[in-house]
Amino acid sequence: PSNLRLPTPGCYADPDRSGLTAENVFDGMTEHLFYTLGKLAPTASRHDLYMALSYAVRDRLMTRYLAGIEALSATPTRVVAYLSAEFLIGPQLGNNLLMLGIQQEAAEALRRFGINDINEILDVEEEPGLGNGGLGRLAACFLESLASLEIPATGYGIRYEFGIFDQLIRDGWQVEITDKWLKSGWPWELPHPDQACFVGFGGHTESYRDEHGSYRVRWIPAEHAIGIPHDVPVLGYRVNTCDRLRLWRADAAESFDFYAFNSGDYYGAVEEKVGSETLSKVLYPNDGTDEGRRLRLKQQHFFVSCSLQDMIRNLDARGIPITDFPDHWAVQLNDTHPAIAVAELMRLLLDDKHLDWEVAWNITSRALSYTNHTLLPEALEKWGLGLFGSLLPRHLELIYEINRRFLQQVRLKYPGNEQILRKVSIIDEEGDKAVRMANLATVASHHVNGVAALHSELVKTELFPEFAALWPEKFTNVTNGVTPRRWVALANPQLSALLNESIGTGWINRLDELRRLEQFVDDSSFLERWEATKLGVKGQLSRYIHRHTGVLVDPTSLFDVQVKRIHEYKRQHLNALQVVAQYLRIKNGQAEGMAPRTVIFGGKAAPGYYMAKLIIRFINGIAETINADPDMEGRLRVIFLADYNVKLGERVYPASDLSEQISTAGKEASGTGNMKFAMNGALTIGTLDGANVEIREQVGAENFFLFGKTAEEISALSQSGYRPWELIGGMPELAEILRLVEQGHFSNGDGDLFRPLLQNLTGRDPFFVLADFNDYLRAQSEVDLAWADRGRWNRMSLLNSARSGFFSSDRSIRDYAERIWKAESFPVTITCELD
Ligand code: B1H
Repeated sequence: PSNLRLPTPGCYADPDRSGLTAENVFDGMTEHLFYTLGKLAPTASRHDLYMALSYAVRDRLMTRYLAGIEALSATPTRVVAYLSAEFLIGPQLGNNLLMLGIQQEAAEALRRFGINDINEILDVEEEPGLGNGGLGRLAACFLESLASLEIPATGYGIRYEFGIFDQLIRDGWQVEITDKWLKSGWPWELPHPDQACFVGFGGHTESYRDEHGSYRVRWIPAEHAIGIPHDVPVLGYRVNTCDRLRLWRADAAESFDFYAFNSGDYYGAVEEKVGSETLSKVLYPNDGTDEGRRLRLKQQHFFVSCSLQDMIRNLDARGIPITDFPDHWAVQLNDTHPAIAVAELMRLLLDDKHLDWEVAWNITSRALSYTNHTLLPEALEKWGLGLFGSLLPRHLELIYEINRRFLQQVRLKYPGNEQILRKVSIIDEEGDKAVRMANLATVASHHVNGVAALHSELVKTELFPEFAALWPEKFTNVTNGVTPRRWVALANPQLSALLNESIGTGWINRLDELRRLEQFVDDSSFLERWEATKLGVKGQLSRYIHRHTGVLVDPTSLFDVQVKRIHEYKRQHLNALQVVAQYLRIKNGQAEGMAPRTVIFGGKAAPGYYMAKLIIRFINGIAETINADPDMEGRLRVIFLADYNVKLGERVYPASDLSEQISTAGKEASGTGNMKFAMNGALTIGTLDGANVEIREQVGAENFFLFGKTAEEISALSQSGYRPWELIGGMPELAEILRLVEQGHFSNGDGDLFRPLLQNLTGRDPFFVLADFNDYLRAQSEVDLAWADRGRWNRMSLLNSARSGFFSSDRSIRDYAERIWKAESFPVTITCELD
């Protein structure tokens, strides 16, 4: 877009703050340096320049943001409310420059401040780590695609004061540091204290008769918190739609002064203030293991209640009857973390709006839909009745009533079948009684989806077979996707330039156009450019690795990469054992045909997950031994990149040759890193798990290194009794590897260090590492073979990119919008004349 022209009557913004030329950006920066930051250009630090540029860019988003709000209030249309405890949005400045189309202009403006490399300024930005991993990053990609497809949407979440911890590596171990991402100020949020919401906790309920003599209930909470919305504008790619991420910060409900003045209880007042502020203090860093902590349930109820009140208030303000709620809001539950929405929406409709049960239930179940992200039993949220009832007594009553009515329905269909009732009940009656959040979400939602074809099938057949029999049409699949703007256009400018020159720029918002690359599949000079582009990016990552680890790696070696949270089911230890196999082969003079490799790991372990932390230590032990061994020179390097996050991901995906997607089949719901690798031309070595299945279908089996047991085989093996220790006798190479580890070869002679890991593998081996080991080695030899023929490798790499269009989050969002949300695009035109 060229310069925006803005209207005088009903003006959205100052025309001076909307221009997109380098001159305009420079002027904006100058003004913000002076007036917002109180600095003169000659004394401005890099951080000042980052802030000034960010404010200047934010001004340009506001024009579109406010125009969209204006347009929406005039024309009722359905808005998507994406409820998620996590939004891993990543750095904002570079992305917003890309969305606005002013990367060059910003670089030029910075040159006038003496900054010749814009990356120096972009690198200043602290990463807002408001998520654990894939689930939170998915929410961020989805918001971006919603905006790019011009679909009105609000993401609702929590403004954690401390996001996911920063990871240091000390003596090979992970050390966690609190993430003080707000310490220097974050220019992308706009607080709106005027739109604060009250949320109750604890207390009791009372019944009474209302003015019509109807029986009603009211909840008298024992304490309150206030939620203050902080809005982050989310601009679409080269469109005017600017959606909103609304993050709630918890504040004290009773003002400190009020209590202090009235009761003289100074310390009590301070305590209450501190107590409610801790609600949004910190993100739980568990990624999949449900800890069942009281504060976590408080966080969930806090942000869900604020969000639903906000939606209702919006309808009230526009004079829209509450019964029309589902026509105006499509509420998506990102896993069960916001599933308390079922009870909270019912409570608001019954107790505040005085609707009848049937009407309230009809509204609730037409508004809500639920995405399941995991089958792992330890991740399925359950709340003990004691804890739940003491924190949310009214919600527990409502859940009992929802369950009573639901089970009534089930009894009609399956008379006398007590077993089915036990399995579908929202209340788990076995052992310690608990509320099952997935059952609650499933009963109340009009659609329940999994996140990849295989996973959605397993949701129906393994997790919820009884629900699927009751409501077959409720269950569906929407395969995940990732945004090609951040993950290719922004992260990989070198590849983007090659794409733009060869197939045009259409791929950026129509990723299927990457197919046009196939015309070059036999064009050796193009393939050479393809390879040279990758090599250039690998050179940049090599310099980063050298800066951060001191290890020199060869950019021409095969970059073999596994970056993701550390989990046993993701099997980083399988990869580590494979690295030792490579090491031994080289040591034993069997290196012929092996590709020189740089094996790169990255990822955080949950702070309380002992085995995951030991796996990090294991990788670092192996790295230390291998990188110090002269025999490995030019053949093998092992790197653990500390503090893997979005920012680092942007460096890593573009520089990868081989993508390790080696989870135990049936355990990884989808994976999304796998898609980012493929788009950037990496080949996958992987199991038939999650979205790997669809990646292989899309790119072609001949361009994918498949290994391992299928989900069905794993489940059969587990049924028939899996005895890993019996396998070792027939696996000499593995036996040798385990012996070395046991002897302390990777731990300075300390034979005890990795014993728990060895015992895990040779004892229960819960994730079938040994069962898949030999086939994994075989597939790795296939990798070596393909690498040896560079023409072939480049062709395979190009075809991976060319056929990755399906994995754009634009496709995922179209799918949700058409089949689940019934939400349409709503282009915003900014009709403006200046004069
Ligand atoms: C995924 C989670 C998750 N599934 C609990 N489940 C959490 C569960 O902090 N917690 O309590 C945090 C995260 N995350 C991931 O979702 C899947 O493992 C991936 O396979 C999938 O790609 C991703 C997005 O769908």
